[in-house]
Amino acid sequence: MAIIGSIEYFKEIGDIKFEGKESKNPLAYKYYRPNEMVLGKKMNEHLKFAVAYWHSFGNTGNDPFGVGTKVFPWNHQSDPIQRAKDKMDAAFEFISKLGLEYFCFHDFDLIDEGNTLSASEHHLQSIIAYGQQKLKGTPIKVLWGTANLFSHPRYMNGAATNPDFKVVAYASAQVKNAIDTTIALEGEHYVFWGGREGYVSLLNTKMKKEIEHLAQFLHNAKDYARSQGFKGHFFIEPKPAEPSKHQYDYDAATVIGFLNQYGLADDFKINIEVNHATLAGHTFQHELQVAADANMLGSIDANRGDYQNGWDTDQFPTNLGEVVEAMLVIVQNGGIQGGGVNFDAKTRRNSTDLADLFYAHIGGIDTFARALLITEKVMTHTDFKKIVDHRYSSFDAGKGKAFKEGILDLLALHQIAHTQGEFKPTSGKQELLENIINDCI
Ligand code: XUL
Ligand code: CO
Repeated sequence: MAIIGSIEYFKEIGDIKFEGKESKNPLAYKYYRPNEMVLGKKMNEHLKFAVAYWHSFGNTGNDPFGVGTKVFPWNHQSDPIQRAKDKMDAAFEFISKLGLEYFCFHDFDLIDEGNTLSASEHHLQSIIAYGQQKLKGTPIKVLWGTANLFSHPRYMNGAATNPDFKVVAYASAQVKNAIDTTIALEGEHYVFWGGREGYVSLLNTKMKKEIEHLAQFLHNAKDYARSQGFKGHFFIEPKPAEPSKHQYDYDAATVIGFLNQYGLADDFKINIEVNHATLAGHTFQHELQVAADANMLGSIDANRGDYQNGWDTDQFPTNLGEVVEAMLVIVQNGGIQGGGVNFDAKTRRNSTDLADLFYAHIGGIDTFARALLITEKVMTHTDFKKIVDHRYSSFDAGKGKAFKEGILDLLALHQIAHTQGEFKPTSGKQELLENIINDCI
């Protein structure tokens, strides 16, 4: 049964149920069945879906060329505290009608920022108290919280990496409050996305100093959260640019190097966002693999970009082929560590019906669920894994194994090359693997 506040915001829409792939009902799941066992785990354990508060309940469709197009009925009250409560009622109704368990938020998605730090703290206290009541007795939980350290003009030169200490101190206070809010709402994890932690021009930037400040800032945040009993992971969400020209958390490999260099690797993992991966010139799968190989694949922000343009369009994920390749990486690497699949995606500016929010999430959820089922088939009913393993089998025994173990030096390898004679190159079999995947779709 849906959780409905004093007003029902999505009146026309009931609980979204699984009806199977033959169903013609656009408000039903065709593939997502939370309790279905797939590869030894329930579907909702593989895929902890989360709704993003900012896009779903805050983004009215404005862009650099025009004001918002969407009228949200939870936005009508002038009192910011009442408006925040209405928004939370709408969020809980929406999440529960979708049958999901998680949401993610920035501090000032939950409630407007105040005119002063104290006013902001008062706002947060009010919505925490309301949120604690709402969470009680529901299956709904917070996947992760974060602080918006990029919208306010004070952050135009960055937050943790701002050249002015006063801003760094203010950002620290904001992160302390956002951590407190996450803990009070029993959030599982905490995210850092550094939209303005980078530079606009290198001419006025001391990069080394800024990156060292970022590391110190993250140490402080982590130490504070741990001192308050927070047991979750901290995630860094890489993105190469936008809004900064260059962002320090460029991609997964850059972030892994940074975390290792500054002693943060034990507490931090990575939140991979699809459209950030493609902006960095990588595929989503590539970024997942890099994070997984470092044992740092913590969470996912699910969306997709547009192949014809170079900005963050944050569309809902519907490209089945791309998501299957991603699920193959995730499943073969033992899953996502602790986090989930947060729909950091927005409906288009001209998708102005409240029902569009449902269609968007249902589509994204079913795309991931279907990709998981296809992955199961690829892994259990085909030679996919065998073919890839065979490609590396020369290292499983004999001289290949000895090389891997460091037993053969360069002279020994020189000798082997002389004595092994002519050999036939081994096919990579890419087309066969692509066909195997398509056969399972
Ligand atoms: C921006 C982005 C953010 C983070 C959280 O591109 O992805 O919404 O996910 O700050
Ligand atoms: Co994101």
